[in-house]
Amino acid sequence: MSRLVVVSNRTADLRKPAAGGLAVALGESLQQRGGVWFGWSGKILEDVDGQPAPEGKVNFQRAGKVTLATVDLGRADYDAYYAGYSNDVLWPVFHYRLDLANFDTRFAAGYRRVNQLFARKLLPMLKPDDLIWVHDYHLIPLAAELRALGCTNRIGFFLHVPMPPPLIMAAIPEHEWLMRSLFAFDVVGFQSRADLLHFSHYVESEAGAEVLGDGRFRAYGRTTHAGAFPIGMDVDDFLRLAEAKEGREMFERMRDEYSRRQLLLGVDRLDYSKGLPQRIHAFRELLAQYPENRNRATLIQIASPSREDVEAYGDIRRQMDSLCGAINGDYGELDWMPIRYIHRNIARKRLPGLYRASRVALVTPLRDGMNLVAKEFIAAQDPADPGMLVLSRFAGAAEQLKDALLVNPYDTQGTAQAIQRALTMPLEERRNRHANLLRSIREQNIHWWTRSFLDALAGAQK
Ligand code: ADQ
Repeated sequence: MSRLVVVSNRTADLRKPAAGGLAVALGESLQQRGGVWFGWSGKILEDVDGQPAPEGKVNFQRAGKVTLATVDLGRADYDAYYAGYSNDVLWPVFHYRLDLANFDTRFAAGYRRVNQLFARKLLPMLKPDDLIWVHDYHLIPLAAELRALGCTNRIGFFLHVPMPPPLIMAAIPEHEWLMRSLFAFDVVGFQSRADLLHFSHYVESEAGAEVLGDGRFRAYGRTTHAGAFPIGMDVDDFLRLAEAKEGREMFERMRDEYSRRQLLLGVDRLDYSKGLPQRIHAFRELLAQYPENRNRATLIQIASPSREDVEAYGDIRRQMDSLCGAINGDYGELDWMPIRYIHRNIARKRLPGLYRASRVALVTPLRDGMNLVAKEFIAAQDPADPGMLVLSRFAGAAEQLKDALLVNPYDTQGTAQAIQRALTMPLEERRNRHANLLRSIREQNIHWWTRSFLDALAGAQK
């Protein structure tokens, strides 16, 4: 079996057991095959006397059969590549938010510089038959930069965020360069069939691509395989977390505290793609239209701080503070508050208990590549008395989770109706829907995902 080289913006600390599902799954594949995980260390080298700090060396750490290799970034590179092009151009555009994108040409130059830096630092570590798996929108040009240095390895790319339709993509001044760069990979993976369709529309309409069948596309003088590989979760590992001491304690505490109430739950990063203000409006509509929920239903919304150095994130924060304050002021009672809004991180080991104690989960992004919270909620339920998932049709997860209550998050009334339906759904219907949902997340779990992507990469025709 070939060695695996994973490249992502950040690496995970594989010695910490509490890392997220993706880190665990990639860590497992790396341990099995042996390999390298390469990325930014998270450290920024500040300018010295107004001059950029000299380029740092690669830092190596061993964890079993895996080598973690990281580089530091200079201040200007970090600002342009990470805060700038990745988070202020690609993230908003890939989530269809042209209104929030900041097309500053200095960002694109820094993005390219860091991808070149990654290629230069990675190349000497590679063996001829290594499989290289690059993750996400931060690193779209990496294969092209590696090829320019003579790398002939198989290189795959997985896009964790949505692929927008061609005319949205075309708003990025460098769109042609980005799409051409994708063809330097041997396999390009998307979260959903809708994303794959957007890719194929783009390359056919903008680049006159030939569709060769078997998922192969020819354009820009190269052939690449493109496919949908919906990311899954590690269901059994999550259940183990639910059974652990903290998981059980959390569940019992929440169950006891809300024994006479209905608990609704939202768990997100505080990000404008997650549809949080729309969700609060829908919850307000629920209280207005179905008064039996007053003094009864409580929404716990956890929104962990994210990318606070980007301006749009300050706006969403202020908006949430004001919306949640208003609804609590208008509807709250001395012994009941409609919303508990928590703008802090919550430890992963407490999530399963919280999910299990909730009657309804609200996963209502305006756009989302997949959304793993939806899958984690299903995994954590008691099959004998499961809670119900209200899911945005604009999350990648909606292609697989047809038995959730699918909603349009822009439709406040429709979403409120779906929440009411979830709160009042008869036990048998909940059980049937949950059984189907659980089957789906078990079949296409995280191990299926890594296996199917790596099989496609190993088998890709050169
Ligand atoms: P994210 O946008 O970060 O990821 P998501 O898939 O919802 O979104 O969450 C990833 C992980 O973070 C989950 O395991 C979840 O439990 C955890 N998480 C989220 N909010 C949390 C909070 N407030 N507190 C604690 N943990 C929290 C990107 C894409 C997604 C895609 C993933 C994986 O935007 O669409 O599903 O990558 O491909």
